[in-house]
Amino acid sequence: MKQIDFQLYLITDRKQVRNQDLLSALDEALEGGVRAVQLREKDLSDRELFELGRALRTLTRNHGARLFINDRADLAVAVEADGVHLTQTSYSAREARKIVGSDRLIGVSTHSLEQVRKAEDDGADFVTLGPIFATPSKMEYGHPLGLPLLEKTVRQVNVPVFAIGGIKKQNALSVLDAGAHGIALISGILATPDLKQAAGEFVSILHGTHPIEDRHAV
Ligand code: TZP
Repeated sequence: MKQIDFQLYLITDRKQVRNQDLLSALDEALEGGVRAVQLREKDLSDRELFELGRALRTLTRNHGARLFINDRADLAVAVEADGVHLTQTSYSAREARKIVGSDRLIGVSTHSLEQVRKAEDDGADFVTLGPIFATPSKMEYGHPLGLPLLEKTVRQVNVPVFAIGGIKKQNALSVLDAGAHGIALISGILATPDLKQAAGEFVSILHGTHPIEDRHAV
């Protein structure tokens, strides 16, 4: 199994960015220490996605960060991304591997232990599992799974698990305590007024250097 050398995984949603365009927002987040970005803009045309993906490839490369493309193994190859991030409606990781090759990483979005097991069997390099906590767009992502299910899942699999859904500074440590390899998030960084600072705070929480008054307050 490949080493997953990042713990903070930022997923894009340009509609949540305040007062600037997506690329300059991501530049700030990368400045703050984000080392993995997933391009996830489901309403863009192929051409727009390709152009944004190429620009983001340059930006992430300049920051030594990894780039993933949501759902589209073909585009991941075309923009020279580090990998593809599949959903439950994508083809399987086994099929995607034929497109992206053995060196690129494959992430899979999962919502249950069974889905994590399937992704692992299919050769995924990591998964996101969620929503762990309530998210603003509850309708889209379903009921929160909660920390006990996260803990139970990571104990039963070997694939690295990123907790996703409602991850904020106040609850980031609780998912690591439950055994998550890392955290994946959108609004906790993208919807904040100072992305560099928000990213930097998550980095120091992950490195154990951020003072948290009550680490179990979620
Ligand atoms: N998958 C499960 S929850 C979620 C996704 C993409 C949304 C995460 O957004 P936020 O703002 O970090 O809760």
